[in-house]
Amino acid sequence: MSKLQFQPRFNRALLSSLLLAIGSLAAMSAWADAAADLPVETAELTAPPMVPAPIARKTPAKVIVNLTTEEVIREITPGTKYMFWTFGGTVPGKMIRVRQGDTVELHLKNLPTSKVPHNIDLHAVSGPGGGAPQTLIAPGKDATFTFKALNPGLYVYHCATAPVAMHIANGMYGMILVEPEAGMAPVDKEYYVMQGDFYTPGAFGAGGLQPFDMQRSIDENASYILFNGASNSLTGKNALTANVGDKVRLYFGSGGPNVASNFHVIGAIFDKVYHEGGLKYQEQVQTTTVPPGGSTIVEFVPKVPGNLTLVDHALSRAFHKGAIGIMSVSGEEHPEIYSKAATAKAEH
Ligand SMILES: [Cu+2]
Repeated sequence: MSKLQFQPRFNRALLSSLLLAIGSLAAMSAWADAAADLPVETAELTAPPMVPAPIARKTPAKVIVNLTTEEVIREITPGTKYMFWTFGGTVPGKMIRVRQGDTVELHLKNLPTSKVPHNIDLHAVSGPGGGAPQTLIAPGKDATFTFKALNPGLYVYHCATAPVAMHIANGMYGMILVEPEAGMAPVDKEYYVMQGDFYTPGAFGAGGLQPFDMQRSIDENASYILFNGASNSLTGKNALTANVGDKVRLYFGSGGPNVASNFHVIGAIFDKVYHEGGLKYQEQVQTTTVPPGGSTIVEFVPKVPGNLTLVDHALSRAFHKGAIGIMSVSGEEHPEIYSKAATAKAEH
């Protein structure tokens, strides 16, 4: 091939690469400009079981999310403590709520009291690592990254610092709800619940301050399987509440790291299950499976007063490892739907 023949081809290739580069730079800068024009707001973050208020906006915004990573000692069950690693001090981490099309500027700060580095991978992000590479920070440091919430749905976020399963097993997961552009149907009560599996050398309720047990985690032999990070997070004074006739929506996720949930509410039938946290729903469901790193949205209406019981219907987990919660329902009896008294047959 002569130089004369080769040269124009080379130039064409170079030119098209340059044009591509300029094009993608222009696209990036157009996106940055568009994001710069958006109204700016700071996200309301809520501790479980509470849920941020529905998004009233009908147009996109730039939403600032300020999250911390914190290592906190707290009871995992009465009498037994555990060093949890958390987003925002709670298990699961603070819940985030944005709208499809929003540009999210996520600020992560690893508190100076932390012993190890942390980061965040949000499943709502379209991009390698979901934010983890940009946010890997030592104790006392902070980092920021930006993403566009392209896809509506209920997404898990978690720490992705090695050993990842250990960071998750210590409680480093939470959820971000990306509302569809049209918004979500209003309901009377919304709650935020996540299941997680925990690994300690001592058996359930062994007492003292229990450390993380790496071998039990590798063996997937959980000592605790819990809703919201403690055996009593949704029982007694911490029970969820609702009234007869309320439309109830639960944002339910599984942090794992290893165990899928078989989510069931004893005494209720799910009218709708947005399985896997997506937009389509199934109707009339008793139990729904939620994989680690996955979610579901369930809706139901309590019909009579009393206690509904949230469980993982792999019931050893509910009755021996802690995966149990209560929703206390108030209101009028409806014996035509459910008669509480047993009807005794008269003896003569
Ligand atoms: Cu971490």
